[in-house]
Amino acid sequence: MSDKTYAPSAAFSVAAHADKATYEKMYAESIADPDAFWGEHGKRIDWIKPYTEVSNTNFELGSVNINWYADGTLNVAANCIDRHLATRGDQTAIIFEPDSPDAPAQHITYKQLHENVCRLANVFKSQGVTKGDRVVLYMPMIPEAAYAMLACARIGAVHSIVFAGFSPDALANRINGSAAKLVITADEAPRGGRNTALKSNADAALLHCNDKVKCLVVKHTGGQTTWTEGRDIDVKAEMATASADCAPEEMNAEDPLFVLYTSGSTGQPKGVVHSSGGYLVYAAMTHQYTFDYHDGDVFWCTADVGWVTGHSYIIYGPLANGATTVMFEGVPTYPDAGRFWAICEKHKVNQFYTAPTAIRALMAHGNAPVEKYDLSSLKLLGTVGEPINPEAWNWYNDVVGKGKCPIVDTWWQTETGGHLLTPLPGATATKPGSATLPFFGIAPVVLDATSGEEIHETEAEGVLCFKTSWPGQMRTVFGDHERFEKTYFSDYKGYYFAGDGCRRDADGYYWITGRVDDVINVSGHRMGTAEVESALVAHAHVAEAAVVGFPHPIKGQGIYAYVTLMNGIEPTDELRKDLEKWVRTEIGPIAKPDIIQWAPGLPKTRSGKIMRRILRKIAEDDYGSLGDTSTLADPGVVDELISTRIELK
Ligand code: 6R9
Repeated sequence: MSDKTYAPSAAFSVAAHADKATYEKMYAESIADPDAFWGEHGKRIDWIKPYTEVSNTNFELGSVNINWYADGTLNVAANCIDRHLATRGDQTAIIFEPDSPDAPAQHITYKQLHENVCRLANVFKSQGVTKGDRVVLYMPMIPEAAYAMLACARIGAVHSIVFAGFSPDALANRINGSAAKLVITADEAPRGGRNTALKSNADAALLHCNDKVKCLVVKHTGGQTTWTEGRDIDVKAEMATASADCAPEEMNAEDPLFVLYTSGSTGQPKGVVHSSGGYLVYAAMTHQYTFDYHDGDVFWCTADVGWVTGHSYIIYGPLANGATTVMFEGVPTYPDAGRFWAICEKHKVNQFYTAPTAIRALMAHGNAPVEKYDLSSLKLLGTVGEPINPEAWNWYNDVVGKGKCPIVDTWWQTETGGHLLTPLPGATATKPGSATLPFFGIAPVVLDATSGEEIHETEAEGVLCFKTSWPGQMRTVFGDHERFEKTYFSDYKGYYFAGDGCRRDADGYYWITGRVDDVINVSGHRMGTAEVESALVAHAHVAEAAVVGFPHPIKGQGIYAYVTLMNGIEPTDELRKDLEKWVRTEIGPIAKPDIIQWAPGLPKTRSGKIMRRILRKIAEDDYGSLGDTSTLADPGVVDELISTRIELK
């Protein structure tokens, strides 16, 4: 890991919402008196009935309870739309960029957003959806997905989005798991020039659901779809005749806004439940401060609304702040590896937020696709989802940001609702690979993994936990509060346990070392798989790498590395030796991989997370128990890796 620091420029700091002194002052206040701090910042959104109580939270196993603004009432959709109408009704709320670069972009103003959301809310109501009911979204990245989320919020229904890449089985489980009344989908989802038959998937899923579940269909591509009379409803046709008026429902701050199942990289998915009031305050505040969002800026988060990042930073955070937010239907490499940058140029994007996996994929195509475009509108770059290796960080910084855009490496989770560890771009000197410091009101601690004792020294290594609550924290696991307590509060009593390992350096900066189950122990030395991966990826010929532990007769665990080479590089024994040597010199002999297997592709979830559980099983020669592979983006990758697996000599 690199320890080079990049301080914000004086010009950026002066214009930013928070410079270093402001961050330090506000942070100290937020920790000294959280209720005073969040009582004040809760006012950033509009309340129907103002709260008199700020927090009421308890992390003790057996009585875990998280409440914020509990006696306040509000409507989330009114906060994201109605309250902006007087001042910015004609401002673009959403820029929709279709999959095909030849199709026209759509600019949807706050007024138009209001009208569409009200119409769809009335369609939901006419189908019998009422306050507290669940609605499942299985949608492409199109404006109707945003309308559907906000229409639910408007009438007090709870949305549960299932990423459009998931299979019919997964969809059926989610519909049944939340006893949803209705699913909304589209005929087809175009991505990368290919259409996925979403409605056919929904048909297959609905075979396993209650007959009463209605299916609302957005005719998006006009592609052929079968139609079940009485169950299927043409949304656009219904919206055209529905009333454009729909009064927002008065909701309690603690009423659930949405359920979102966490990605399938560990065990059975859990339905993470988020609140209305606290969640919105936290999403909006992090969006403003982390990205230093100012009125008039164009903000683009490349995530899909099927993931929490899309919820908080495409829809709720930006719209609560009256922002212009970009929604992109396609993929980074279609029609070519310059698409992201073409869109940044076209819509004059000011803040750009993506994932390290996308950065590495684009990096493998070289600098030319970036340099073709005018990226002078960019003011800030962000990353999320996994530790970013310094090599990718530097490329992002130099080639995309031209050395003038601060990079915010944001650490958070579906469970946290918004950023917990992140630089504030006008305040924090960044270090490539570090998520740096806590956001306001966040109290991270590093615990010794075995003893569970808090490590008070500044320099520390252990598991990442949080001592106190914040407004955006998940409230429960849908239908299973006991599982909520057991998953997050039982390993380390009295703390929220995030499941990640971390190191805190002498400056108090946090470095995420990956999920705790990804930490391997080689001859008694604990090592983050991310660290070895980062070293491998720093080699000029390596595009991507995944490292897992495997049982080793002498060392306890050995290091098994799966390596994807850059386009056009031949895998040779010489290169293998070169990589071993490379890692030895980058980190030390202890980190030298015992096995390097060439991997044309890595098994990933559809959100782009490497499925290490599967890689561990392959490394352990234990294919019989590969577990659930239904969330893999490309199951063929696994067979390929099994057939080319390497034995320890
Ligand atoms: C937002 C999101 C959460 C897990 C988390 C951690 C990893 C996310 C990270 C990061 C290092 C970052 N993670 N951001 N690791 N640096 N900046 O990704 O939510 O899908 O629930 O994943 O992702 O391991 O625990 P989610």
